[in-house]
Amino acid sequence: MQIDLFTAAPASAPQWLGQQVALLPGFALDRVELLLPALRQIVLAAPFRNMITPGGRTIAVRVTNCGELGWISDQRGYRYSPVDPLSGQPWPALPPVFSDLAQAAAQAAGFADFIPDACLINSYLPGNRLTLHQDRNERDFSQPIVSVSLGLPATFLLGGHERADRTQKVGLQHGDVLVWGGEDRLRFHGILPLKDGSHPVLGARRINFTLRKAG
Ligand code: MD6
Ligand code: FE
Repeated sequence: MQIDLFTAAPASAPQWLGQQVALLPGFALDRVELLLPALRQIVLAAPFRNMITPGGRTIAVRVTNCGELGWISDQRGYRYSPVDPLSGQPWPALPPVFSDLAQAAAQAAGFADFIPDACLINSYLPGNRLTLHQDRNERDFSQPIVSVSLGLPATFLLGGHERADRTQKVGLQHGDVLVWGGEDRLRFHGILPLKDGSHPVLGARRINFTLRKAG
């Protein structure tokens, strides 16, 4: 079978990695052609940048945001802000193709009526990793997070509720969507160092975006 990168591939059934963690393989593939131009517009207004942890370390993964609220980190802590600190302007609006995808993916994983107001966009180069962390800057932990992977494949580590809990490795490919929430919402997770490679559409990088209800 020949696979055309720019046409819809059938998205397979959800794979349940936890009670309320679902991997939706290829769920975003038929929207990639719309997602990428929207992403390009966002990055023109709010470029990818390195943020600083409250402890003063540079975060290797470069980030930007769109939506009413954007996740930021600096000496004062991790938080959501309606304003891009680089430009002093509001973050670019959440494109409908992002929010529609998020709502459809959340629905497919059993979370009805998910309306995101924040989208954190991560850009990884080979070698970049994301150490184990919990996502706890959002106000309402009953709302799920929808995470979309594009470009180079990555290995996601899904841990438990304690940092020391054992982790399972989950391969994330271009077009995959991960949805999690409910009892699994505060599990530790991270990304192993990105392997070198070149993706036919995005080149030597991985883009991940996570849609949330932050406010
Ligand atoms: C990433 N993702 O996939 C990093 N957080 O590059 C996350 O940190 C993440 O994928 C919360 C929920 C889903 C995620
Ligand atoms: Fe996270």
